[in-house]
Amino acid sequence: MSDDLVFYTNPQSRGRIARWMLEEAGADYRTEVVDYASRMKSAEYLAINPMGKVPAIVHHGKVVTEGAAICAYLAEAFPEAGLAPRPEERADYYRWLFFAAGPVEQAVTNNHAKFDPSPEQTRMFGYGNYATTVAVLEKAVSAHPYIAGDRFTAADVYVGSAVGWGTLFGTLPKHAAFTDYFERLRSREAFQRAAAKDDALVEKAQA
Ligand SMILES: N[C@@H](CCC(=O)N[C@@H](CS)C(=O)NCC(=O)O)C(=O)O
Repeated sequence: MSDDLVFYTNPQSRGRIARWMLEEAGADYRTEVVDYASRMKSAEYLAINPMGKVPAIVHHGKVVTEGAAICAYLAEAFPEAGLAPRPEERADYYRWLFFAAGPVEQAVTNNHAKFDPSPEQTRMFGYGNYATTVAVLEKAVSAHPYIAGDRFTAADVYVGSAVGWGTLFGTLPKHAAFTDYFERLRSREAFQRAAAKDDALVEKAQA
C-alpha cells in the first residue's frame, strides 16, 4: 500500500464514489477511515479538507477534494486506465460530469429536504427545479450506452454513482433510463471490488 496516494473516506459516504474510481484506475493507495464522530472535524483532518467532509485524496502531497474532481483527477493521473475522455468524448464528459456535481446534487438534496424553488426562484437557482433536472439527466443517460459515448469513462463513475445512489435511496425516480444505465455499471469488477472493501469496513465498524 502506497503512501504516495492516501484516501480519506468513510465507508458510509460519498467516499464510495472515490473508492470506485481508485479501483477503476488501478491505483495503489492507502485508506484512512475518517470517523464522523471523532475525526471528521478534527484539526488534523480539517488541515486536509477544511470542509470537514469526505472523500479526499492526497497524491504526492497534493490534496484533491470533491468526488467529481477526484474522478477527473485520477483519470488523468492514471492514463493507462483509459478513463479520461478522448477528444470526441470531451464535450459530453465534462458537460455531464459538472451537471451531476452541480445541478443534480443540488436538486436532489434540496428536493429530499422538501425544498423546491418557486417559479421566480428557478431563474437564479442553477438547477432550475427538480423536475427539469431529473428529465434532463434521464435524457443524458439514455443518449448512449455510457454518459460520454460508447465506452466507460471516469464521468460514468460520478454520474453513475449519482444515479445508483439516487434510485436506491429514492431521491431519484426508478425510471428505466436510470436503472438500465446503472445496471451496465454495477457489474464492473472495479465497482464490485470497491463495494466489497467498503462493506467490509462497515461490518468491522459494526462488530
Ligand atoms: N461536495 C462534496 C460532498 C461531500 C460530503 O458531503 N460528504 C459527507 C458524507 S456523504 C460528509 O463528509 N459529511 C460529514 C460532515 O459534514 O460532517 C463531494 O462531492 O465530495
